[in-house]
Amino acid sequence: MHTGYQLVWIASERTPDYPAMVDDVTGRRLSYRELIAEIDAVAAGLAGRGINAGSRVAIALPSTWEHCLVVLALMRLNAIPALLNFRLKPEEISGLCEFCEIDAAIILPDPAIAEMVAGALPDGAPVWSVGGDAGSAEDFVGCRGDGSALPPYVQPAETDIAFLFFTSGTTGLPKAVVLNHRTTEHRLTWLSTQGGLRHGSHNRSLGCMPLSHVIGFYGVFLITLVFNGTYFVVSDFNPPKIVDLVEREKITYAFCVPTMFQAMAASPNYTPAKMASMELALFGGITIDPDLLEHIDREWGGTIRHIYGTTETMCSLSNPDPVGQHATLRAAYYTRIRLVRIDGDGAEDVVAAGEEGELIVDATVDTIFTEYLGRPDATAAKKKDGWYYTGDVFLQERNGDITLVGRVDDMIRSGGESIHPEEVEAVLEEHVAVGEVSVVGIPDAKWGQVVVACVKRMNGDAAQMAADVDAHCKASVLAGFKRPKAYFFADELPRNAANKVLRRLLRDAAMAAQAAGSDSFQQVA
Ligand code: 01A
Ligand code: MG
Repeated sequence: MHTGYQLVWIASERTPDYPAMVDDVTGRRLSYRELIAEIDAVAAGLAGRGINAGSRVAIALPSTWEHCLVVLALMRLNAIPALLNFRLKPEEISGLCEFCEIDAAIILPDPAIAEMVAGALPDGAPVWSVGGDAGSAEDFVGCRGDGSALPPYVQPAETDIAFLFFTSGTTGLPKAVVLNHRTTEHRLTWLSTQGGLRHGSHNRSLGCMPLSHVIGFYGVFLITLVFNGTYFVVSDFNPPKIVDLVEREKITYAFCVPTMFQAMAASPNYTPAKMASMELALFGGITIDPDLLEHIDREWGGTIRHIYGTTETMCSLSNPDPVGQHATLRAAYYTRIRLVRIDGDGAEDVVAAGEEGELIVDATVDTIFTEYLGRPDATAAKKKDGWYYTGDVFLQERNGDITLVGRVDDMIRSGGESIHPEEVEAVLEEHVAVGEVSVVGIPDAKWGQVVVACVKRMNGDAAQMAADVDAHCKASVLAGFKRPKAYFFADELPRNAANKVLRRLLRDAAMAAQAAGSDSFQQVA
């Protein structure tokens, strides 16, 4: 086994003078040798404040230069980075710090986050802010020390925790996905076999994906350094700047959610010629619009491929040639898969060709998560008899391939983020004017799906009502990306005999109202 830090260090030995990382804000470039020295300096600063092997350190930052450095410095110390989505509200960030027994945090310069996080950590625990002062937090600029005085790296046990990632649940706080050190190397190597990424310093990678999700972290950031490439930091998802960056720096590799490729192709300065250097474009997280897929395949340099995976398992499926079959996939070389009947007897109850079933994947592979931290109930619900239950429904094709058709539950996928209707409904129900409510996802060209709140109509103006409830959501603990983008006012919420809301009917009615331009469908800004 190699840990993530060891793999980066080994890469630095091969190409010490080759550029490893380039900052989009300052233009700073670090060679592999300089990167290792910088990691040591930051690690010494962290160690000076008591961070060491096993310390749990929350990071809630966009994919900035400092984020890249601090996560590598934590890996150098065998501390445990807890990679939080910086788009979460302060309440959720601090709630997760408390639940996960976090020892220190690195946050945006936001006094509200600083105060709540400090309250959730042990007394005197370090909180650093990046990019300016934030109340009681210390400026991360000062977190440095004498790297040469650090003790040599010690390889941890395979089963020690390496990282905590987070995945949203139906209610309450997101679940912390525990990944041990054994998973790291295996979470990288498939990029060659399934993705077609070749090892070597020709790789010039687009760093626009969040490091708080596994595609951005393993699939772009870590693999680039491990493969001796150059990682181009993209601190803020700004499509015109990204189009220019790809052209100027001759970017060869991107692994994005389709929402990002769509935004790049819709950017005013976009021309396909600017993408000529792109050797490999991978997409995942949500399915892609077939027209966009065909456009990229035809107009950009290189190859586009589809990768399917989850935070819990990493890559499970791929399609090396998705044009014309944009949702069809097959199992990665190292994993077994089954499609099982949704209300069936478990892993043995496999569907026949032409039928639909839930995808379950081998949970004995080396990429697999250990558990959801402190949530044995949730772990047992998803990891059963050696199989991981994905919740995604596929059609079994006759040739052995499978095609994604939906979900077993009502989870919404918007721009590569997972949103459970239940958590949005809980916030909507707090508003006095909302009686009955049900949240659905409707198809959307930009986001894949958007969150729509379906509310039983009351007296009053629909636009005003939508604006009022939206203001309540903005002020609530709900992260911005989970906030409904539209409201649909229905005379009745359709229910079955057991009084359960029939979300599919509601979704169809909302889509019809949207298409008709009806007053009952109100978009909010
Ligand atoms: O009114 P405001 O200010 O709150 O509205 C803001 C945001 O709240 C909103 N927003 C969104 C989303 C979203 N995903 N859905 C709905 N609304 N993201 C942001 O848009 C307004 C503008 O805010 P912003 O911060 O300027 O937004 P952008 O920077 O343009 O963000 C859009 C992005 C597409 C860049 C962002 O959503 C993003 O980074 N998405 C990527 C998420 C991701 O990394 N997903 C991967 C999941 S890993 C699991 C997986 O599927 C997988 C697959 C393969 C795992 C392993 C493998 Cl092998
Ligand atoms: Mg933006």
